[in-house]
Amino acid sequence: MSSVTRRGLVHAAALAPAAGFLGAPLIARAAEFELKYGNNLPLTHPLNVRSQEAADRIERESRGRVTIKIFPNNQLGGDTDMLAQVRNGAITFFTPSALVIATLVPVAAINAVGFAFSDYDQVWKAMDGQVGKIVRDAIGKMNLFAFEKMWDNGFRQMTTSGRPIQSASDMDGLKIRVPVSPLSISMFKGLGAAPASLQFSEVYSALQTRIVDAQENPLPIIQVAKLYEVQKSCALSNHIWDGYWFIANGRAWRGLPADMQKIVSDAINDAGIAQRGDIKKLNETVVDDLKSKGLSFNNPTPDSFRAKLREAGFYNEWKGRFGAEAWGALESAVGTL
Ligand code: X2X
Repeated sequence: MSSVTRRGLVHAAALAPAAGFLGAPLIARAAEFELKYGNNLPLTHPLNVRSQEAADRIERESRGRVTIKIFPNNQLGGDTDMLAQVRNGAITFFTPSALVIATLVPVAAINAVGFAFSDYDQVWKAMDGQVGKIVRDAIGKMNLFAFEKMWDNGFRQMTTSGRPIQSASDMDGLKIRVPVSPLSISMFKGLGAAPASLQFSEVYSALQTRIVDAQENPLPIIQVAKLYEVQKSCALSNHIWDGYWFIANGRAWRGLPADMQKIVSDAINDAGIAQRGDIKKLNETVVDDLKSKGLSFNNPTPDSFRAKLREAGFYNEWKGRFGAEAWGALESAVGTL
């Protein structure tokens, strides 16, 4: 069916009741709160699967008063566009990675300090505890609302189209794509690489056309965005732990009655916890799956990377930028950095 025909049909269907055709009443009444949510990930990522579950639950529990329409996969533009849209109210919800919202709320990048977290116990202790609270409060000051439970992106790993990264010296001059994130640029420069900030919507084609030779992302993203098609090897570096903040436009959020706010936040926070479980499960199988798709893996030790970052003054610089309170909260979850 051509798109013209399809649009014609939809148009006719929409006009019929409005014109009083057969005198039938409108079948579905518009919801009182029709909210939009945009994100940067393919539909198959657990973030989208669980968001859709939350949206269904919210529609059910609110008896149709609140509906959430999801626009996945950068349909509404890249991260920078969606961040502008959630600020001006064009969309109500957005899930920026901590790296991305840090362009607006600098302290939000605190969880992405290189090699800070060694495991998920430390991650959730920090993000469900004091570190997360400091970041949510800072997000709140920008007329945005951050839901309590952060969603998991994962530990970021480095992939290249050329030879594997075995130690920090392999980073020299490497053209690597990083998110639009000051901390990522600083970290990869500190490691001696030549980082370039690109929106996620452009990563696949930038790798395919060799604008960059490398990128870094958690394995589930490498899987769902099919980055293995345009990369050869993956170093399991675990260099950054990254998560998504589920945020809402402040005015739209305050415009919801308290009982609706509770329905929405319960559903979204529960979905976030379930999504963390999905990523944990995926992590058990994703390496084998990516191997079967042709990606090769190696396990560099973090020592040479950490030493190079220390030498470059990376930790001192970011300790100063984040400030004593946030840095102290991070260290109380992970130990002295
Ligand atoms: O852009 C990326 O690399 C991604 C998908 O991990 C983020 O959202 C930061």
